Amino acid sequence: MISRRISFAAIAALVCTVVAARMPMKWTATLAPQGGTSIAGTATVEPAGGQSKATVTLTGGAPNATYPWHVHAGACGGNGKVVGPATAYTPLKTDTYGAAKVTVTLPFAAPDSGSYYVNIHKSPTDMGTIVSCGNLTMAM
Ligand SMILES: [Cu+2]
Repeated sequence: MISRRISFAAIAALVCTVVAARMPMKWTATLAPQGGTSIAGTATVEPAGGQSKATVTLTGGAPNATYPWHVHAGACGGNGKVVGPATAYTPLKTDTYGAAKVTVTLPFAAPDSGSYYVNIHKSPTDMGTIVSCGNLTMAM
Protein backbone atom coordinates (compact mmCIF):
# COMPACT_ATOMS: atom_id res chain seq x y z
CA MET A 1 0.00 0.00 0.00
CA ILE A 2 2.89 2.37 0.75
CA SER A 3 4.34 1.90 -2.72
CA ARG A 4 0.95 2.62 -4.26
CA ARG A 5 0.76 5.88 -2.30
CA ILE A 6 4.24 6.88 -3.37
CA SER A 7 3.47 6.23 -7.02
CA PHE A 8 0.28 8.28 -6.77
CA ALA A 9 2.28 11.16 -5.26
CA ALA A 10 4.88 10.80 -7.97
CA ILE A 11 2.25 10.95 -10.70
CA ALA A 12 0.58 13.95 -9.07
CA ALA A 13 3.94 15.74 -8.88
CA LEU A 14 4.64 14.91 -12.51
CA VAL A 15 1.25 16.23 -13.62
CA CYS A 16 1.82 19.46 -11.67
CA THR A 17 5.26 19.85 -13.24
CA VAL A 18 3.88 19.34 -16.74
CA VAL A 19 1.03 21.80 -16.16
CA ALA A 20 3.43 24.41 -14.75
CA ALA A 21 5.81 23.89 -17.65
CA ARG A 22 3.00 24.44 -20.14
CA MET A 23 1.86 27.68 -18.50
CA PRO A 24 5.01 29.62 -17.65
CA MET A 25 4.49 32.88 -15.80
CA LYS A 26 5.78 35.44 -18.21
CA TRP A 27 5.67 39.14 -17.45
CA THR A 28 5.81 41.81 -20.12
CA ALA A 29 6.04 45.59 -20.08
CA THR A 30 5.95 48.32 -22.67
CA LEU A 31 8.46 50.98 -21.74
CA ALA A 32 7.22 54.52 -22.32
CA PRO A 33 9.34 57.69 -22.44
CA GLN A 34 9.55 59.66 -19.18
CA GLY A 35 10.53 63.27 -18.57
CA GLY A 36 10.52 64.37 -22.20
CA THR A 37 12.81 61.69 -23.62
CA SER A 38 12.11 59.53 -26.68
CA ILE A 39 13.33 56.37 -24.96
CA ALA A 40 10.87 53.52 -25.41
CA GLY A 41 11.10 49.74 -25.45
CA THR A 42 9.91 46.43 -24.13
CA ALA A 43 10.75 44.22 -21.18
CA THR A 44 10.01 40.58 -20.39
CA VAL A 45 10.62 38.53 -17.26
CA GLU A 46 10.13 34.76 -17.39
CA PRO A 47 11.06 31.67 -15.37
CA ALA A 48 14.41 30.06 -16.12
CA GLY A 49 15.26 27.02 -14.03
CA GLY A 50 14.23 28.45 -10.67
CA GLN A 51 15.64 31.84 -11.59
CA SER A 52 14.36 34.48 -13.99
CA LYS A 53 15.43 35.54 -17.43
CA ALA A 54 14.81 39.19 -18.23
CA THR A 55 15.18 40.82 -21.62
CA VAL A 56 14.96 44.56 -22.26
CA THR A 57 15.02 46.34 -25.59
CA LEU A 58 15.31 50.09 -25.96
CA THR A 59 15.22 52.64 -28.78
CA GLY A 60 15.52 56.41 -28.81
CA GLY A 61 18.51 56.63 -26.51
CA ALA A 62 21.68 58.62 -26.98
CA PRO A 63 24.35 56.90 -29.12
CA ASN A 64 26.88 54.78 -27.25
CA ALA A 65 25.28 55.46 -23.89
CA THR A 66 24.89 53.32 -20.77
CA TYR A 67 21.44 53.01 -19.20
CA PRO A 68 21.07 51.19 -15.89
CA TRP A 69 17.72 49.45 -15.39
CA HIS A 70 15.93 47.27 -12.85
CA VAL A 71 12.75 45.45 -11.99
CA HIS A 72 11.21 47.33 -9.07
CA ALA A 73 8.30 46.47 -6.78
CA GLY A 74 5.24 48.67 -7.33
CA ALA A 75 4.29 50.77 -10.33
CA CYS A 76 5.82 53.48 -12.51
CA GLY A 77 5.88 56.80 -10.69
CA GLY A 78 6.58 55.07 -7.40
CA ASN A 79 9.88 54.61 -5.65
CA GLY A 80 9.77 50.83 -5.23
CA LYS A 81 12.64 48.67 -4.08
CA VAL A 82 14.80 46.92 -6.69
CA VAL A 83 13.84 43.22 -6.88
CA GLY A 84 16.95 41.16 -6.12
CA PRO A 85 20.53 42.44 -6.18
CA ALA A 86 21.03 45.58 -8.29
CA THR A 87 24.33 44.14 -9.54
CA ALA A 88 22.44 41.39 -11.41
CA TYR A 89 21.04 43.98 -13.81
CA THR A 90 23.66 44.43 -16.53
CA PRO A 91 23.14 47.97 -17.90
CA LEU A 92 21.88 48.59 -21.42
CA LYS A 93 24.56 49.88 -23.79
CA THR A 94 23.26 51.62 -26.89
CA ASP A 95 24.70 51.35 -30.38
CA THR A 96 25.41 54.33 -32.64
CA TYR A 97 21.65 54.55 -33.36
CA GLY A 98 20.71 54.75 -29.71
CA ALA A 99 19.23 51.25 -29.60
CA ALA A 100 20.08 48.52 -27.10
CA LYS A 101 19.10 45.05 -26.00
CA VAL A 102 20.21 43.05 -22.98
CA THR A 103 19.27 39.67 -21.52
CA VAL A 104 20.19 38.81 -17.95
CA THR A 105 19.61 35.97 -15.53
CA LEU A 106 18.19 37.25 -12.26
CA PRO A 107 18.83 35.16 -9.12
CA PHE A 108 15.21 34.84 -7.98
CA ALA A 109 12.21 32.83 -9.09
CA ALA A 110 9.84 34.67 -11.42
CA PRO A 111 6.98 35.93 -9.24
CA ASP A 112 3.48 34.55 -9.84
CA SER A 113 1.72 37.55 -8.30
CA GLY A 114 2.35 41.12 -7.22
CA SER A 115 3.03 44.47 -8.87
CA TYR A 116 6.31 45.25 -10.57
CA TYR A 117 7.74 47.70 -13.05
CA VAL A 118 10.87 48.13 -15.14
CA ASN A 119 12.55 51.50 -15.20
CA ILE A 120 15.47 52.87 -17.16
CA HIS A 121 17.78 55.31 -15.37
CA LYS A 122 19.45 58.21 -17.19
CA SER A 123 23.04 57.10 -16.54
CA PRO A 124 25.21 55.36 -13.94
CA THR A 125 25.91 58.80 -12.45
CA ASP A 126 22.31 60.02 -12.63
CA MET A 127 20.25 57.18 -11.20
CA GLY A 128 17.64 59.60 -9.87
CA THR A 129 16.40 60.57 -13.32
CA ILE A 130 14.06 58.04 -14.93
CA VAL A 131 14.06 58.19 -18.74
CA SER A 132 11.62 55.34 -19.48
CA CYS A 133 9.27 53.11 -17.51
CA GLY A 134 6.73 50.32 -17.92
CA ASN A 135 4.51 48.33 -15.57
CA LEU A 136 4.91 44.56 -15.85
CA THR A 137 1.76 42.57 -16.50
CA MET A 138 1.47 38.80 -16.35
CA ALA A 139 0.78 36.83 -19.49
CA MET A 140 0.33 33.06 -19.54
CU1 LIG B 1 15.77 51.12 -11.29
